[in-house]
Order: sequence, then structure tokens, then C-alpha cells
Amino acid sequence: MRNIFSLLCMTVALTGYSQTSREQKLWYDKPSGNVWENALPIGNGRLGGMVYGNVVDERIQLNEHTLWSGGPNRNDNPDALAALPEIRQLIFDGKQKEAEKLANKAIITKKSHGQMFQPLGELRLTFPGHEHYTNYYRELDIERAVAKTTYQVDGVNYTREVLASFPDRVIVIRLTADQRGKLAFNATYTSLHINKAIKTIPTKDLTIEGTASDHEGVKGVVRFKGVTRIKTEGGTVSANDTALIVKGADAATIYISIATNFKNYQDVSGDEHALAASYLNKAYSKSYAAILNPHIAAYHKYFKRVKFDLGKTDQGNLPTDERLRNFRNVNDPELVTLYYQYGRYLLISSSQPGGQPANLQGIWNNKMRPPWDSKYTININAQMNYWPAERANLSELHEPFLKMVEELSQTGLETAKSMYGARGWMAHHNTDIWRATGAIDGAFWGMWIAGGGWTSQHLWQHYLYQGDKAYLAKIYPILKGAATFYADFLVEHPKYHWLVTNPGSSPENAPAAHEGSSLDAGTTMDNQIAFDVFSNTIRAAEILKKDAAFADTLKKIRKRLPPMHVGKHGQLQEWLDDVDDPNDHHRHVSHLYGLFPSDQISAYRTPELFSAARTTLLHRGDVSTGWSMGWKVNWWARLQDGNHAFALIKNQLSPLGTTKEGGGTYNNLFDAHPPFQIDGNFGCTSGITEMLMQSADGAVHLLPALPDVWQTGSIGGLLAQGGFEVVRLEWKEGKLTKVEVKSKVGGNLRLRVPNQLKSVDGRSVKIASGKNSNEFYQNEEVAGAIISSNANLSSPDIKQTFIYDVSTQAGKVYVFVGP
Ligand code: FUC
Repeated sequence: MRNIFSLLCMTVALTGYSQTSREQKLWYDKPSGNVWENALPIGNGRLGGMVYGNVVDERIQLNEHTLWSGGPNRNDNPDALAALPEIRQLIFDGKQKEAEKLANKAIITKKSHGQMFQPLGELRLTFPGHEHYTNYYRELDIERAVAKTTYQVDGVNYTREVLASFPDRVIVIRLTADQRGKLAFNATYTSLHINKAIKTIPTKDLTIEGTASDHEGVKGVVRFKGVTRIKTEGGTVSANDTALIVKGADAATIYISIATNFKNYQDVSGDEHALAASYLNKAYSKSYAAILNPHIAAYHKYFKRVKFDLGKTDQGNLPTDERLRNFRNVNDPELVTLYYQYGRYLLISSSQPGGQPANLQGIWNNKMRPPWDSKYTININAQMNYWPAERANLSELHEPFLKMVEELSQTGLETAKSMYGARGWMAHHNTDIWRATGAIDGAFWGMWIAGGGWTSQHLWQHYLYQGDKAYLAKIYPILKGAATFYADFLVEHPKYHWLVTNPGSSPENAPAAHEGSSLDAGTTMDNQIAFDVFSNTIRAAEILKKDAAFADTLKKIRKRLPPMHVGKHGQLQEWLDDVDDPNDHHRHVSHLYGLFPSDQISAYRTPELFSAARTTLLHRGDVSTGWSMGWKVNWWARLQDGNHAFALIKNQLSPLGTTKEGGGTYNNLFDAHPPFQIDGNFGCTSGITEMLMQSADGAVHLLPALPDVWQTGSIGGLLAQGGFEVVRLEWKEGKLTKVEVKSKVGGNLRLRVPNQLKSVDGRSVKIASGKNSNEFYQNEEVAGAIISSNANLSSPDIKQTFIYDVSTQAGKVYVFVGP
């Protein structure tokens, strides 16, 4: 008996990685054909692959994170400084359109409007004689980070698995046939690059090498190298000029290595040949199993941290594209948990420490000239990519973005000085791999000065979640630099006497009163970002016990920022003057930055602003581009309206074209702006977290926005500010039944919950009163709102909550149960 049992245990241990449930899979009964948005993404933060799962003509579209057009460059416009006084005066005089014209000439770059993230090409595998196949199936297993295709031809079962190994830095394809000698195929590269060469070399490597594009006057200097080598079991590998040919094999393993000469945004002196060869040689010495298991283990380190269950229905037995078509009309909570975990999968696959941050398409792009260059739009999109990083327990994967902010703080010094005569650093609304910080596209979009201010808040957030003071000390100069820029840039408003941004703007939107110009002074979003930049720098200085005089100056300036305004429609004003249009459905609702991701507008601290934010969101409506709907999920969660948040999820999780004029989702569950933009995936993942747990407003708020359709469920592993991990959260019929919180750094844990809780040891929980003493939960009070005398403020229905304080010690777990 004993022996059989230990044998059983061993078998479970050995097969543990290969057996997974359908719950964590995207699966289909058809190949992708030629539709890129049907293909399934794999990635290891350095390499990205889109697996088509085609039978005869298999395509693996390939990306490498540093393969960008152009080279080190700057795009500041030196005419800005001289034109600044005139632009400012025009705006103060109400001549926004004229100011915009001048800004187009003097502020918008005369150089590059940003470089492009470009594909390497595709590995094409051709399987002669496989035209007539049966039993077709393909999947992306997000529990193992492996894509698989299976089918049958003439009674032979063929299987292909594809993965982008985290530890080995190569893409590996494993092909098998279940009858001996039946595997035969050709492998070659295709690529859209002009400067390239594809060839095989005598050692039977298939290689592609070339140089990325010149773009907008910047010479392409990124050289790339891709090498593919095949190992077979049985059979032969031969080569012609441009292809490898496998015949009569039982199985084959294809190793794909890609590298570039990019070292950092200033240095392209790397050796792409040596790098590609070193990754390949190391990986090639290993069997598929020796690559697979460490790959899964590395992936599990992140993926397994969060478990999420909202229940199952029969929909789980259908292919993913069919479930997507049904989602609006049937109850399929499991598609939500799949989509949520897919968001986490996508971040793990496109953003790894030491690599480039996830760009507009993560790390997946097949176009030489992708939409918006697939770069970093930092007036919302790039930040949104990283909203799940801390909350969904992937903090380490925040690193590439935080590193980019650090680099922007270097390049943005010169921009602040040469264009605005200011100390500190700044960035406009876009950047790229070269960390360009000039103003691009046109003044309507590009004349926005808050790219540095907003992105720098991610450093502060990382500190709030992790509680690491050494980290805070390290990044403090970046916060200080962002604050210094604002201190120098703000000017006194001649009419209101507040200190305002000028030129400022509310990203990409314009009121009719300004003749369609987006430029203005002291817009609400500008003020909110300035408020955060000052407040968080002041707090950092206080925590680090330094720069007291500087912090004092910032406090004085902060006091003179304009307060938020509630306008005549009961809305939160987007601009200083009450010029909002309640019929404006613009996708950017930038002035709600203060509600989310920031924490300035609160149901409890600022009820008028909270009500006004809600009215604004009702005016803007639901249907919009993908990322805008993703942001709205977060806002409705903060507004504690779970059903409205869920309505947005329904719109987002609809096949593209279902909602007129809006985005949606492609068959591979990529978000559609349209076109594909990954921010919507990440925004919605963040929003689902916010529906279940918020760490804001002085407390860890559990189940703040539970929709009627998720009345029973559980989630484990979310992170809250102050180093708390909500190890387990269970609820039944809308009531919290179990809460388990681990404290990493100690301190007061304040819980805000929908029903009474008791601690399992019966001692350590007490009804909270007064301010939360936890230093990670301090909100700087915003200046009171200015409310229009015509405003009709509705009072949103704030649910009753219970608030408890638990004094925690580092390393301990606290368990509470509900009624
Ligand atoms: C901003 C948005 C667009 C798009 C682009 C990448 O300009 O307004 O909708 O997401 O970024």
C-alpha cells in the first residue's frame, strides 16, 4: 500500500506541471488563419511571439523588446523659451486658439515625433501534406505560459507547444508526432525590414540579421540578429539557402534566439551576434523538458500569487471566442476570472525586470509602422499598463516602468531647462525607447507638461505598497526633481491669483468656449497632478528627515493651487471656468485622475466632489475606446457602484463592433481601442481588483463595489498599501465571510468592510476611530471645493460600512471571520 502511495505521489509531482484545468486556458477549435488578433501571445519580457496555430503554414510572429527605429536622439524645441511669455499671455487673455497656433510653431518638435517599436519578422513552418486535418484544437495555457496546437492527419496525432522561456531567454517550439518518423516540415523567416538578410549557415542555423528603420530624420542604428536551430529525434535536418528542412523525425525542438545591439537609451554598442549565439548555445544544450520546467517555475513565481474564483457555469465548456460572443447575454463569471488572470499573464510576459516596459501593445506588434508607433503615451496609456502591477501582486514587474521614469528624469532635465527655463525635470505626453521628452504630434495633444509629474507618482506608489525606506531614499531625487519643475513652472493667474500651469491642458479635450483649443491654464488634471507631486515629495522628505526648507516651500506653493470646482451642471469642472458640456462623451476624462488613480476625491472626505465626479462620469457615458472603458471600471469601483462597473466590463468583454463607436475585445482577448492596445486589458484587470479591494482613503476597503452577479466568490493574494497582503478573501451572498491578511512591515491595519467581522483569536480587532495611524495611509486634505450656486448635487448611495483597527506585527497573519 505504502509503495503504491509513494509512487502515486511521485507521479503527481512529476506531472504536476503538465496537468492543468480548462479554467486557465484560452482555447479554440479553429486556426488563426491570417488574422493576427486571433493568434495567441507568448512572451518573457524580452521576446514576444504570436502563435497562429495554423496547420499547414504555421506562423510565429516575433518581437524583441529593444528593436526600435532610430537611435539616441533628443527632440526639444529651443524656440519654446522665447515664445513662452506670449503663449502664456494669450491663454490668460482667453485667446487659446492663437496660443495653440504659436505652440505648434515654437513648442512642438521640429525633429522626431517619437520612434517606432518594430517586429523582427516571422518564423514560418510549412507542413507539406497536412491540408486535410481533423480533431483540431489550440490553446494558450496561462497557468503554464505555454501555447499548444494539436490535430490529426492520416491517423497521426501532431502536437506543437510554444513557449518563451523566462530563464533561458529563447523561444522554444516542441513538435511531436505519435507515430515514428512522421514529422516533416520546413522552417524559414519572413520579415518586412528592408535592411536585412535571411540565410542559413553551414552549421545549420537559420539566421536573420538587419537594422531597424530610419524614422523622421533619425537614423536607424539598432541592429538585430535572430538565430534558429533545430534538434530532432530521428529523421534529418538539412538546409537550403533560406530554410531548414526536417524529414522523417519522431519529434523536433526548435530554438529561437534574438538579440540587438541596444544596451540603454544612450548606448547601442552591444554585440547582437554574440548575444544571440550565447542564449542559443546555452539553451540548445538542454532538452525541451529541461527548458519547460524551469520556465514554468519562473512563471509560477509571479502567476501563482493570486487565486480568483467567482464560480463556474457551462460556458466554460465552450471555446473562448464563443464565450466572448455570449458574454453580454449569459452569466459567465469564469470568463471574468480568466480575463483577469490573462491581464496578469500579459504583464508577466511583456514586462520583466531589466527589460523595457510594456509599450502600447505590450511586446506584441507585427507592423513596421504600428499605430501611434506602439510607443509610450504618458498622458494615460503607459501608466494604465502598470495599474495592476502592485495591486495584483506583480510588484517586481513594475521595475521596467520605474526605470523608464528614472531615465526620463535624466533626459527631461534638459527639456525643462531649454524649453521652459525651469529647474527639475519634465516630460510631455509621449516618450519612446530613447526617452525623448519633447512635445510631439501637435499642440492639441502634445502641449501637456505633466508627463513627468504623473509617471513619477508610480515611484511613490511602489514605496507605499512595499514600504521599503531604502527604496524611497533612492528615488527621492526623482520626486524632488519633478516637484522642482512644477515649483518653477507655475505662474500666478491674473484673475484668480492661484498658481497655475500655463500652458496647461486637459489631455486631448477642448471646450467649445475655447474655439476647439485644448490649451488652457490651471486645468483640473494639471492641478491634481501638481497637488500629488508636491504632497508626496513633502511626505517623502519628512519620512527621510531631510530637505525641511524645501518641503516648506512646496507646502506654501501647494496652498496656492486652485481648488477643485463643481460647476453648474453639478459636474466636476474639467477647466478652471465652468465651460463643460454635459453632452461631451470624450474618451479622456482626465479630471477624474483625482478619483482614480489618485486618492483626492473621496466618498467620506470630500462628498461634494465625489458626487460631482459621479455626475461627470454619467455625462461622459459608458461606451468608448477600450482603455477609456478600462479606466471607467476603476472609477465606478471607486464610486462604489459595482453594477455600473460590471456594465463597463460587459461592454469591454464584447467582440469588437458590438457596441457602436466603442472598443471591445478580439478573439485572443486582446483589448480593442480599436486597434489593439494593451492598456485596456491592464486597466480592466486593475478595475476588477478595485471592485474587490481598494487601499485608499485611509483604509483597506474590502468588497467596495461588488456587483449583484458576483455575490459569492473568493480571491487571494492581492496587495494593499503599507505592505499588507490580503492572502484570502471569501464572501457569500454579498457578505464577507473570511479575511486573512499578512503584514509585511507591521503598523495599524484599518479595515473598512461591508459587515461585522470578528478576529479568530477574539482579541485583536477593535472598532476604529479618528485618523488611521498607519503612515502609509495618510491623505493630504485637498482644499475645499468651490461649488457653483446653480449646482444641483445628488447624493450617491454610500453603503454602510464597518471600520476596524488591528495593530499588526511584521511577518504575522491576521484572520477574521464574518457572520
Ligand atoms: C492617446 C489617446 C488615444 C490613443 C493614443 C495611443 O492619444 O487619446 O485614444 O489611445 O493615446
